[in-house]
Amino acid sequence: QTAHNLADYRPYPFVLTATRMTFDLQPKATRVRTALSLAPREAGMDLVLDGGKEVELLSLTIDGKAPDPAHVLRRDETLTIAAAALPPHPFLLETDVRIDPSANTAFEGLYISNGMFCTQCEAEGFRHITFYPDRPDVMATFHVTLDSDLPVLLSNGNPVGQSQGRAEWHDPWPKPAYLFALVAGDLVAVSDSFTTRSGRRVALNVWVRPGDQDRAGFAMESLIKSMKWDEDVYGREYDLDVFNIVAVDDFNMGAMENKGLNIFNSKLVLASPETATDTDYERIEAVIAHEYFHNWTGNRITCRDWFQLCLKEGLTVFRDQQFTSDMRSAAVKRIEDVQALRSRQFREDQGPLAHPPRPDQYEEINNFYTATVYEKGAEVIGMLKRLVGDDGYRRALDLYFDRHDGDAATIEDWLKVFEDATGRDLAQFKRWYTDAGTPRLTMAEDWQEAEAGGTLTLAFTQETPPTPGQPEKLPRVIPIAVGLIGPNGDELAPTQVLEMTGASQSFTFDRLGARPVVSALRGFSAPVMLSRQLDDATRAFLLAHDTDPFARWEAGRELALSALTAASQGKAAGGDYVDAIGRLIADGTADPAFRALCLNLPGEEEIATRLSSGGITPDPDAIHAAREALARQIAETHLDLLSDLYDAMAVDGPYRPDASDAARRSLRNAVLALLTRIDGGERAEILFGIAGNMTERMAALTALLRRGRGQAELAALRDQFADNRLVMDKWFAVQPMAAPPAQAAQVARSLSQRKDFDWKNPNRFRALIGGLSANHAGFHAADGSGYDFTADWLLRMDPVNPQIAARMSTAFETWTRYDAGRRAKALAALERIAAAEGLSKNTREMVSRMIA
Ligand code: BAL
Ligand code: ZN
Repeated sequence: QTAHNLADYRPYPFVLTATRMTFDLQPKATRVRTALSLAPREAGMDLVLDGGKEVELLSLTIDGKAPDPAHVLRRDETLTIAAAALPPHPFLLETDVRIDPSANTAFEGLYISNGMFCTQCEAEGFRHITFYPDRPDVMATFHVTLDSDLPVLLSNGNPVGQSQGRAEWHDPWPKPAYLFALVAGDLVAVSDSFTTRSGRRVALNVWVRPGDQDRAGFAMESLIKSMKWDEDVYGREYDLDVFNIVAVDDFNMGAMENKGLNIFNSKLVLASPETATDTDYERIEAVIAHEYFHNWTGNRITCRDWFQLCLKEGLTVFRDQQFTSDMRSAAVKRIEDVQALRSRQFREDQGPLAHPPRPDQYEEINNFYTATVYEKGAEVIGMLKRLVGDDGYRRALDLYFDRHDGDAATIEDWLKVFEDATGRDLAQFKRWYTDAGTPRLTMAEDWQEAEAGGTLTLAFTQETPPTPGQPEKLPRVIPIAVGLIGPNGDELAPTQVLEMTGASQSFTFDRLGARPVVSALRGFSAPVMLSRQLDDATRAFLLAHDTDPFARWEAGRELALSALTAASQGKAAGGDYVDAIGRLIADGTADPAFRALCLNLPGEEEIATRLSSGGITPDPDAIHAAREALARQIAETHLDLLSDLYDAMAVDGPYRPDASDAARRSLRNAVLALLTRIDGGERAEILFGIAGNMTERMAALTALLRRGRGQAELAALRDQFADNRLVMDKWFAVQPMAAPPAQAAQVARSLSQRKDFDWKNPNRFRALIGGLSANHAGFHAADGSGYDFTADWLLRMDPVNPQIAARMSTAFETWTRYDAGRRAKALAALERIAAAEGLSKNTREMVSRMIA
């Protein structure tokens, strides 16, 4: 294996200014003619181009002449032209190659999805199309000609010529190859336009298959909102005459920000009330925004190398989170983001796959599109903003866009604009980018009474456990947002940000009338695990009185986790939480979405993470039983309140995906999940039968499946939607996910034998394999059935689509935290994968890190 090291970075020895390409698009034998305008930066350098082994070189010329074949060396992944064959001045390198898109099942480079040509080039897909310096710091203008009989022919930039069977596109903005895209297919557009604030009229199209137009309107609305928001909030305007989005069924990622031609997984474009849930709608809005925002943070300013991936991804996630907060409820969005961070990134940070937001080594970059790079990358920016303030952040971002427009930049460049714009020294802060692991923050309180008023001292210590390759950790800068609440529930001191820089540090508050209750880490001001001695009564007090919505929710969460971790270890618990949740249910003034978030119990995975970070081996069956028992206890204790709330939260009128209706449905569905535990499924069956929207039908179906019911509903859904891939993905996912744990692997196995388990489609594969791993006690079944089933399918997928196999292998990333019996079975499954002949480098890297 060859590791890539950040320290080895060297600029490319040639300057590439312009790329011209002509594609003759044929399913089995596409011809690609490429002309590169190159100039040497220094004398005597060989020209090394990337090119996958399936790219067949038909001809190569330099300034129109074929070089001596002795000067051209083809290796598996490269094509080298010796310095002796290159002129010392600018020259034109032309290649003619043949590729077979129909054989491309890995969906990297140019491939065919249901008859449509489509590309995915990030991170290193372009080298499967032609020979090229496929690295993000080599940027060129592109002029692309597409020849095909297919009616719609798209590429990046602006259209500059269209005739029968041919389309020409020119992209004037120099870009790296990973932002190249083309699409050719039988597509129809939902069209609109947007006029930028400086008056450029931009044609907008969302391209879908004929028949899907009525499900593309929400994506278009989201795009228009995103364009306006980026102008209003960041002062960023769009810079081409056209912006195209294309929905494609076979796609490894969620979506891709190719310049002017975003390509989307169809599940993140197509939505109708009957087929998509509220969560789908929110996600579509966020991902459309995310890809659009990349036009500045990623495209106009790209990354120098792939180690800097979080430069564009962390920032763009941060921006899409801000957008959703502005479009919907900021409080709810923050809680949702923290939940996602904890369930995916904290989990990653605690296990063998832990890495810093900016790693300094990788073997396969596709394995680093992770929660750490994306979500923790966004958290780090949130901390920076908290430390420098809103004005400082705006000045730094303006400077970033001014200084680096057109650049391939680094994390150092990014931090430097903050230093220059605000005068801060960020040397210590940089550890957030270079160090892996989640700091453990401990807070202790000391209260001293005095005549002039009491003094409260908050003493913090921080420690980050070792992570692979990083045994020692130095203290980080941690912004800790704190507020003080008086005994009567009034806020005594509004939120202030304490800046911790040492391994231990104290902060005092004096002249306080009475001992306050401390509301700590408000807004989740830093991605740390906070531990503090707090009794359940004080947590219940914070749940009732905290003015910071995140801290309020967190108090309830801690109450629930304390009950659940105790119960899963056979200790009695739960009373305080059940009482507190009763008060919250009855509080008609609280936002329904907030109440829903509080009513949804922590997931089994989260309970396991909590136990294991406290040094306790989690027992998946005991956790499942404890969670079920607590849910049942809540339902029984508050039956009347919950029944009334269920009725009160019914939404009248036609379905609307907005935040306020979605909030009512989310609360109602949370209540339904509790009531279904004791009402025999009556409400869920009725709701499934009468609901006109997928949000309520999926909630009802999930609640029924968890009780071992729901077979008639499953059949009804399949009969109605057998031809709708996205609904059938849900159908495949929900069954193993909601199955009673002892049956989960068997449910998944029998579904995998169905003819419509079209496993080469990434969404379908993720639905079934990911559905099982989302069932914590089912995946970790003591008999190893979950591990075996998953390993079988990873092995089957690996030769077909290594990227998907490697990503899904993260189901195993927590295996070391379980008991010896489970560990032995998980290790056997991982070793079976590792031993497979011809295993891809993607999956090999993942598995070897997990069993290292
Ligand atoms: N750049 C890959 C897809 C995304 O993060 O937008
Ligand atoms: Zn992105």
